[in-house]
Amino acid sequence: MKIFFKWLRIALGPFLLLWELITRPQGLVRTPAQQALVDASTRSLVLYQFKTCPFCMKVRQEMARLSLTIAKRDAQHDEKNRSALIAAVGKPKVPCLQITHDSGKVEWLLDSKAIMAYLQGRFAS
Ligand SMILES: N[C@@H](CCC(=O)N[C@@H](CS)C(=O)NCC(=O)O)C(=O)O
Repeated sequence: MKIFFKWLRIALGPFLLLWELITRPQGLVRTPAQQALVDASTRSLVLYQFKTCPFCMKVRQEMARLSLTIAKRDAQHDEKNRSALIAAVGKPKVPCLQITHDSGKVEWLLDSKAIMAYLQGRFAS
């Protein structure tokens, strides 16, 4: 399975990226004040990702749909990011959302479905 997705990423990467661009959903429209609040909240989030990972793409599309600006870190080619991810969750698995709570506690959320559910729960309404 791991090899399959690696192959998929390499062979279909450019097509997947084009598909992502073409199918990018319309973003949720908020008032400027609401959007500013959302932008302030998403500053505490970071998405660790591979650019051509289909699961990361699903999360990025959801971010676009919810009009979320979330910092993205390449955990595929950037050794520093990759090491940080492995240190936190034990493997270089993506997508992974790093959530820094107001208390300073840092949570790492793995799995595209769990990440999308978290984003929807926090920002969909
Ligand atoms: N069920 C997971 C699958 C994620 C997944 O398989 N990601 C691949 C990249 S496409 C990965 O992290 N591969 C590296 C590894 O497993 O070590 C999800 O929905 O997030």
